[in-house]
Amino acid sequence: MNDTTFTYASFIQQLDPQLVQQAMALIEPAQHIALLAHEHPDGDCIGSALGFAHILRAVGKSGTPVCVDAPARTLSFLPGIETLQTSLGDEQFDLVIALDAGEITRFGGLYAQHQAFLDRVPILNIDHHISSNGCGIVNIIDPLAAATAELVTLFQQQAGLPLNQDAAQCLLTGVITDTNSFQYTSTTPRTLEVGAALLKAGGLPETIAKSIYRTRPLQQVRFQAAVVANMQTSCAGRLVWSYATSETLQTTGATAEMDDNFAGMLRDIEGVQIAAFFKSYGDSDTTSLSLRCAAPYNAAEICVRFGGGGHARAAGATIHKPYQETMADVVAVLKQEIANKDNA
Ligand SMILES: [Mn+2]
Repeated sequence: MNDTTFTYASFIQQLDPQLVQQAMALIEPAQHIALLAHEHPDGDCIGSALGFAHILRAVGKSGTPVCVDAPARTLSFLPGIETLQTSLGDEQFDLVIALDAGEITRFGGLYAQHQAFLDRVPILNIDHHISSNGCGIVNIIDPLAAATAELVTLFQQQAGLPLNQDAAQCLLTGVITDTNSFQYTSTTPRTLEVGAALLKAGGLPETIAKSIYRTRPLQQVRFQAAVVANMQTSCAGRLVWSYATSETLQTTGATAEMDDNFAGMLRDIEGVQIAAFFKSYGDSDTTSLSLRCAAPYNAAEICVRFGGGGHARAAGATIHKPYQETMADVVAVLKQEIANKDNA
């Protein structure tokens, strides 16, 4: 313990103390620890891996964050991002901490490259997905946590590990990105208590929000404008759809990953109950559909009919047809869906 440790004895729901003890029994004897973030990384898995690495370094261990894919440019402000590796190198680790996914295959190419090693090394798994089975010999899995970074912070607090400013900044980024700035219903009083602990340790929400939410490239804004221009509505504004193609990228100068939740943007238009966004980049015979539905419409049910899936409110599908044809097929189904419910 040092003076940067803050202990919140009042945390509403503590982690199971026995699990914390079992996890510490893995960490204490380990010297070289790899911290895995899942493939197609987000702010939570990267923030958790970097944050945990800072915590371990503060107690004299070597913590190596690893992710097979490069994180978004918006995360480049994170302290320690330059220490992120894309492979497990020579596999000289005596413990692996797998973060924000409960299946080892979710770490993507890392598992393919280092399968024998990952099958034998002790793994501590920390995750908050309801579907997680746990891929460790110790699994701290709590679907009530809004972010894996919330669980890492709770673990740090309960284990009495130090929390310096760099660790706090990384973990706060995980919590902020997974809750969309504490807006999602996954946010609990405990999430805010964790946020308080992270701010107390020096986390700077302004720096995080500026980098993640308020630094949009001009091309991305032009891309969004093109998607708005391509928008069509039907059913008195209850149904809305739009699309983007390789040509849209070309004319706006944008790149595919600048597609920043366009389906959600369409859904947020007043009166919209079903929003569909179609995109076809590269292969013009393949179109991806992102669907957002308000009750009583079920996005997953609709997407399953097109070979996709997801959740009731948000789902998707990949359809092997050009975008005009896909859009005509899907929009016809969506109009029928609204007509059926109206007549029910
Ligand atoms: Mn997460």
